[in-house]
This record gives sequence, structure tokens and C-alpha cells, in this order.
Amino acid sequence: MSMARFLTLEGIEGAGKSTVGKFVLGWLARQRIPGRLTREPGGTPLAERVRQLVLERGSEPLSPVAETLLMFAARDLHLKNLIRPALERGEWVICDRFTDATRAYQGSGRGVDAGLIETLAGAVQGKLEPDCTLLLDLPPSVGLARARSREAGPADRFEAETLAFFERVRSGYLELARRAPRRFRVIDASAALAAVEARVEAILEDLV
Ligand code: T5A
Repeated sequence: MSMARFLTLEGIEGAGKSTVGKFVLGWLARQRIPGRLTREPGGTPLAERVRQLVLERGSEPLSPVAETLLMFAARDLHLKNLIRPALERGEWVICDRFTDATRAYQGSGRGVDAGLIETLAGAVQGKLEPDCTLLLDLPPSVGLARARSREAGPADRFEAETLAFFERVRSGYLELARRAPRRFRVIDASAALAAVEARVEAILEDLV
């Protein structure tokens, strides 16, 4: 049996994370490797309630620090109640967004202090880091157009942000990848889906 792996999917809105997450799960099933697809913020019943709080566009403003604390509150629940138990059972965990999203969105996007983010990451994760992070990279104009063409309802708090905000988030992600080249795999997500999946498959074969 292959060793449990913790794989995270990152990128801006509409990059194709959910699509690639399902592809990874199908690929693992074909190899008879137990896998679990989950997402952040969310993944457990309580963490999904936190997700609603941070995504809804309510009348009361949510400060960047409050947003950061809520992301880590949800992450702590998710780690304790889903991610760590699944890894301990020997399952692969594929997580649609994790702490790099906080670094990119709250850190680079909103300007939250990187020291605060790393302190919270240390308290919540301890030594646990993803084994591999697939960064689906594409211009925000392309990603937002994809996300908006698919959605029926109103934009959530993040989708309503400016293009400049998503440019900062994208640059933040690329900087994280430059600083941790062994963990990150940067994938050109503006390519056709078949090309993206072929690249993901090659990475998975390498990981197994
Ligand atoms: N957030 C989250 C933070 O600010 N901090 C944090 O710490 C965390 C964890 C979560 C929001 O929370 C923020 C970031 C987010 O704004 P979400 O719903 O989980 O929101 O994330 P979104 O990025 O909004 O999810 P999306 O569903 O919009 O994007 P995906 O999953 O990247 O894209 P996907 O797979 O749904 O694809 C979008 C469309 O494009 C098509 C798909 O078929 C679909 O229609 N598509 C392609 N089309 C052409 N070519 C390709 N290669 C394609 N790949 C997909």
C-alpha cells in the first residue's frame, strides 16, 4: 500500500481546483489508493458553518484580521476532525485550498501581517505541511470569467473583489512557490483541461 499523502490545490477563483480535485480522486481510485477530497474553509459540519460566515456578503464589515482568525478556526476543526484522522488511516487527503490560501488572500491580498499568519499556522498545524501543493496558475481575468460564467447566484465576498486584489493574490501564490520549490508544482491552468490533467497525472505518478 502507498503511504498516505497530503495534497493541496491552490489558485485564484476559477483556476480549476474543484475540477482537478475530482480528477485526482478518480485517478487514485483507479490505482486502488484510498483518497478523500475535502475543501477549505469547510470540510466538517462546524467548519462549513464558518465558511458561510466568511463567504456571505452581510451588512457588518469583516476585518482582515477577523477573516484570518475565522480561516484558522475552520482549519483547526478540519485538521482535528477530518484531515489528521484520514491521514492516520492511510488515506490520501486532497484539500481544495489550505494555509497557502491564507498567505495569498489574507496576507498578499489584504495585507495581514505575515508573522501573525505564521504564528497561527504553527499553532494549528504544528509540523504538518502538505506533501505537495498544485498551484493552478492563470491570469485573474481568465479565472474570474470562468467562475462567473458557471455561477447562477450572486458573487460571494471574495468573488466581488477587484482585479487588482486577485493580481496581488496571484503574485503572492507565485512568490510562495518560488520560496518552496520542492513542495509546489506550478501548472499553467489557462491551458486546455486535457493538458492540465496530463500534467497532474505525471505529478501523481511521481508522488506514488
Ligand atoms: N479563502 C479560502 C481565503 O481567503 N483564505 C483561506 O485561507 C481559504 C481557505 C473559497 C474562498 O475563500 C477564500 C478564497 C475563495 O475566494 P471556493 O468556492 O472554495 O471559495 O473557491 P473558488 O476559487 O471560488 O472556487 P471556484 O469553484 O470558483 O474555482 P475552482 O474550483 O478553481 O474552479 P472549478 O474547477 O470550479 O472551475 C471553474 C470553471 O472552469 C472550468 C470548469 O469546468 C468550471 O466551469 N474549467 C476549465 N475550463 C477550461 N479550461 C480548463 N483548464 C478548465 N478548468 C476548469
